[in-house]
Amino acid sequence: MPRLFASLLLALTPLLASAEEVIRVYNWNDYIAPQVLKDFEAETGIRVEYRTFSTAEELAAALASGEAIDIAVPSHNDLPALIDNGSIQPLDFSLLPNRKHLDKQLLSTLAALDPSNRHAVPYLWGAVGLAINTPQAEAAFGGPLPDSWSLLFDAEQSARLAACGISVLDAPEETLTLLFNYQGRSLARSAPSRIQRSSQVLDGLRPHLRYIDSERYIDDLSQGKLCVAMAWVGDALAAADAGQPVRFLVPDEGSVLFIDNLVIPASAERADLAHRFIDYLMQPEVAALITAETLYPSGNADSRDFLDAALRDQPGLYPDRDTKRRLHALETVSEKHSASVAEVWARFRDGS
Ligand code: SPD
Repeated sequence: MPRLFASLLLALTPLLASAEEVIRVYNWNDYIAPQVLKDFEAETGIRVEYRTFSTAEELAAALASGEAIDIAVPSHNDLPALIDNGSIQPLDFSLLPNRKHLDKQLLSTLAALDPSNRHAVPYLWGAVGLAINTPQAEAAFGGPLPDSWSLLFDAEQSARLAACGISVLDAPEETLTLLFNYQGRSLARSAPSRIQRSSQVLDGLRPHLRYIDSERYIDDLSQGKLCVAMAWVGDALAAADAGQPVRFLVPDEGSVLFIDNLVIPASAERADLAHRFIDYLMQPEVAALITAETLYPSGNADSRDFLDAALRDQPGLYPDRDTKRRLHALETVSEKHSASVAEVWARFRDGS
């Protein structure tokens, strides 16, 4: 190699090395098809640094810390605070031609929290319910189970199930909303003193729980090590997919829905690449791959055309009309209530 060319190459090497494009993605655990990340990297040459969290609390802490994150995935109920405190940035729709595939109904629900859908793209959504390993749970319970949140919130019932393993999601707002709903009340319209008093019911449940965790239960359900778990739909369906006799139940009293969204934090270093990533995920074929892997309904309406018929019609994945009537989107907890919710939860989860 001529000497001049060799020394030029040597001088350029650090520049070439630093020219690698990287995007930092922070998502819920078990919430992507790994193949999609590989395909994105192969097609674009952009390397994905991918990390996961399992609670809304972890995501809130990461966003508040200002660490560089290019894509995050908050739930709909957390959007108003993230927009108000400037933690996430407006999207450039001209870089997102695949927005046309998004579910219009989800967009209209989100517009109430994020006017004109400026900051968030619906990614995956679903119901909160109970994952029940029927043979194990009925054996422990001593007969058929009620389709009710009483399995958790009635201490006499949870005591009967304790031996076969009960778990609760580390999700304070969802759990307290469901408890208040079970009691015929509304968390959003209750006084902070009433929220404090909900500790009494949780104290009755605590000794019967194996743990409060939003990640560990996925493997445990799939290995037959839990009989009743408060669950996000896809995590419950994954256990059935793994061959366990687990069904996903939306109890008679009803439940809440979540819509998880792709957003670009204010701390993003590569908002340009973040838009490319979001647009890539919004291709219907790609969104269908993600639903097939995670077993969560997609925010992409056109992705349904790319799902296997068996999956599209899988009971529980997309709620039927009757189940939909019993579901409502989780409400945003006001600042006035959030301190009480956090206190009750710390006592329940950490005993503090
Ligand atoms: N496996 C984790 C799936 C995350 C589901 N979304 C949770 C929303 C919480 N508000």
